Amino acid sequence: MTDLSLLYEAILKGKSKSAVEITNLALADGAEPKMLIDEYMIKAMGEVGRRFENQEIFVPELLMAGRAMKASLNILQPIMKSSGEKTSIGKIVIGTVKGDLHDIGKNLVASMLEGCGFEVIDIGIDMDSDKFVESVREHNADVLGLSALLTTTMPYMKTVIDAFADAGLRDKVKIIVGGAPVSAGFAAEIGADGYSDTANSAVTTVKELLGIK
Ligand code: B12
Repeated sequence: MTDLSLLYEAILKGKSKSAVEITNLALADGAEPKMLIDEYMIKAMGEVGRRFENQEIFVPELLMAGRAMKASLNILQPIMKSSGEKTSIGKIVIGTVKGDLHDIGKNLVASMLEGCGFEVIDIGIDMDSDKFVESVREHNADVLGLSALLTTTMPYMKTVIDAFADAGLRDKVKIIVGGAPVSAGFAAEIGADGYSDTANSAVTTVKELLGIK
């Protein structure tokens, strides 16, 4: 039997190749995909988030862990989908707002959310309000995440939120905002539903907004 703690370790250490190998071995042993995700992979990402917040690891390690998580999920999700198992606990569209090309933080937030069981549709950088509205509508997303790293692009977050009101979708989607210059006060001012300053706390915020324990 495969030692499944190795899957936890592979994700924690950001070793995509090992994560894929162990995932395949575990499946060959008859392991349930959902059990692998819940008992080992999500726990590993939780530990990654904790270490990042405590500055025990840094951005490269966080990105590598996210990649390893994604690599295993790419194997498991099609199997779960074909067996009709619920593969996600909520859908999130995320992107960096118009005029802003910074995406490292957004990618971390996306990986962490994905690692914690959400389906994440990352629409990229430099996105205008129409793209956000279109994407949330197309995917019927529960949450929209907006990222901005520049004081000059931050105000565009309000433009996006207003566009949702204009499209009659504001009460259909929770909107969270983040990025180094963004604060809880600014989030409240522009009418966002939530704000987080780290990838880990973004997961907590999203769960709270969706009433997930
Ligand atoms: C890397 C970087 C770049 C890279 C971006 C590469 C990339 N692919 O992202 C490049 C070189 C392209 C770049 C370009 C520019 N940059 Co720059 N950049 C940075 C730098 C050094 C690091 C940003 C970063 O990745 N941090 C690490 C991540 C992990 O942190 P984070 O982004 O804050 O994300 C965390 C949280 O904020 C939060 N979060 C982030 N997004 C979201 C979203 C949601 C929904 C939630 C809930 C949470 C959340 O969670 C994340 C994880 O913990 C910062 C300085 C700094 N220390 O912030 C300057 C900085 C942001 N850049 C700056 C500037 C000025 C520019 C340029 C204008 C420079 C120029 N003259 O060309 C251009 C602008 C380009 C553009 N149009 O966007 C300034 C902004 C100043 C200001 N007040 O607006 C900064 C602060 C540097 C400085 N001190 O002057 N930059």
